[in-house]
Amino acid sequence: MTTGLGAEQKAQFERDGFLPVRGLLRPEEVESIKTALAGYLRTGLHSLTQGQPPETDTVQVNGVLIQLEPAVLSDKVKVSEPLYAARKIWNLHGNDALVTSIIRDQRIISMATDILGDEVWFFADKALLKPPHIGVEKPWHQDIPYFPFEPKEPYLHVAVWIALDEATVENGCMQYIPGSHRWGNLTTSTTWTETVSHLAVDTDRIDTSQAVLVEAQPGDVVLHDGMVLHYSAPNRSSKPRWAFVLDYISTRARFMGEGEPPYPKISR
Ligand SMILES: O=C(O)CCC(=O)C(=O)O
Repeated sequence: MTTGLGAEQKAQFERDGFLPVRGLLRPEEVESIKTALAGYLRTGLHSLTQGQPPETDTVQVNGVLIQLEPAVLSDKVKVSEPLYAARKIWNLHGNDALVTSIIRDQRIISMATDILGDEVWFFADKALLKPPHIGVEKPWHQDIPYFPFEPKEPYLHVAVWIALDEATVENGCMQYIPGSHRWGNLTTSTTWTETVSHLAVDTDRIDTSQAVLVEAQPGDVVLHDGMVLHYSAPNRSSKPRWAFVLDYISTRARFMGEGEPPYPKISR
């Protein structure tokens, strides 16, 4: 399937700033991403199996970076299973062959380019893991304020959020405020969840009761705009919630760094 979005899906994305696309990846594709991620966790967090948490917040395995959950880093909670100790794994592009190929998968690129135009930069990958009981929240935020691109406007960035596990209300599925991608840049502060810093919006200025909670099955995808307000709750359940997120930026955006943007360009 390389067809991209239908007219109704495109209209829904433009109206809401997010769009669930069900069953995009096959079960075996989901499993192979999980196997690759598990390999980095088993290598990078091996010391946990001997009762020793790593001393630093972030561990590196062949260029791939792993960030611990704050409760594991502080030793507040003893976790001996490397698969359930990390918050985030990133920088897989160029370091992991399987993930590098998924980033260029035409099923994904055709959807991203339907929104962003025919040419995009691949900006970043990140697996967000929310382990059982200790996975922290991701506060309400917009994505583009994190990125070195201007203007901070809709339809210049799309995140492709891929469920690797079932994501539910209990384990921290994604939440979005429909239409908020057209409300401008609401990013006002930096906030902290223990040792993890976030750019955040002033929640007094938004009505979070309007949030739509998007539960998902493994292989489902949710596309979201870089300006839409979104959030995910702490994982209070006994089930992990692994997701894998790919960020694409339209080449219509202005890069604010030095020289040419150091990101691969991908065409439809
Ligand atoms: O997966 C999550 O919990 C948060 C994802 C997110 O906020 C993002 O991709 O910008």
